[in-house]
Amino acid sequence: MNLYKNIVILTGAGISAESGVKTFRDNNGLWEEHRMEDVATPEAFMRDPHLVHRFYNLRRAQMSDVTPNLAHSALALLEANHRGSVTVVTQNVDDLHERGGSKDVIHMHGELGNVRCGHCAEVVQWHGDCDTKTTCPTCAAGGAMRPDIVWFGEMPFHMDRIYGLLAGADLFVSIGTSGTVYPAAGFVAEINQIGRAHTLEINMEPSVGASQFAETRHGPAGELVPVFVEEILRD
Ligand code: BJW
Repeated sequence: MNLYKNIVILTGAGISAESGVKTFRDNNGLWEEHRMEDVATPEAFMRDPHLVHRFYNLRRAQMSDVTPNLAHSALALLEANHRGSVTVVTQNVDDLHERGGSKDVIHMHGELGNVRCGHCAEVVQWHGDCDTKTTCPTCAAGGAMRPDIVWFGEMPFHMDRIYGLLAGADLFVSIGTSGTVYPAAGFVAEINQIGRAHTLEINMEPSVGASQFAETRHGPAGELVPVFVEEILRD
């Protein structure tokens, strides 16, 4: 008998680090000398769309060079074998959870594999480069495509479903996130306010919000997540 019925897992860049994907706040938070805030805002896109498209084109291309790691596959194993629900709410825009086998994945900050038309708002899957000349495959408008990514100042996706899941959770696990970006950084406080879920942080180092978790485990996700999953499935 599993102790927990509804498990919600929040993931951040740290879970993909052992696959070779860079986290945000290493390298002083810089990408080619640009601050994250200078490439991941609507203002940055208006100011210099070429730079922002180049940033996301490079990251989209990198996706084919990386593969899911042991932490991704352990979460898929948990979802497949747990009697209750297991939902991954990820801040990551890569598709490593899906390629690792997870089915119920919510991308609150969007996906590298999607672009959106600023004219008709249609979201389409995208594999190659996108630039200021790209034509919308749906409405044929030229030059209005943008990465379907949630930038600073924009509303993250699927928030109603996420808050509903948090309200019903009896186990909340945060993996590989620094706890610096809201609203995700506030989920543990939200859960604590409801007061019925156990909370666990798995991260390389204590996150900014580590003291709000009932339990913390610090070290590489590729080692700690499989151990955690084995414990849950054994209970
Ligand atoms: C490992 C590991 C290994 C490494 N194993 N671990 C003042 C106060 C409060 C809020 C605000 C404020 N001013 C502005 C805001 C709001 C703002 C915000 O939070 N800003 C902060 C900087 C203060 N937030 C927003 O604007 C968001 N929208 C919003 O709030 O809308 C209003 C709203 C209100 C109420 C409800 C709902 C909405 C939008 C945020 C968009 C974030 N976008 C980005 C970039 C786009 C995606 C992309 O290009 O990829 O998303 S920023 C970047 O940070 C990215 C990430 O998803 C996000 C979080 O980063 P993450 O995943 O935590 O990565 P790191 O690098 O920070 O941490 C990695 C961790 O892993 C580290 O701790 C390592 O130690 C660890 N690690 N290796 C285990 N092997």
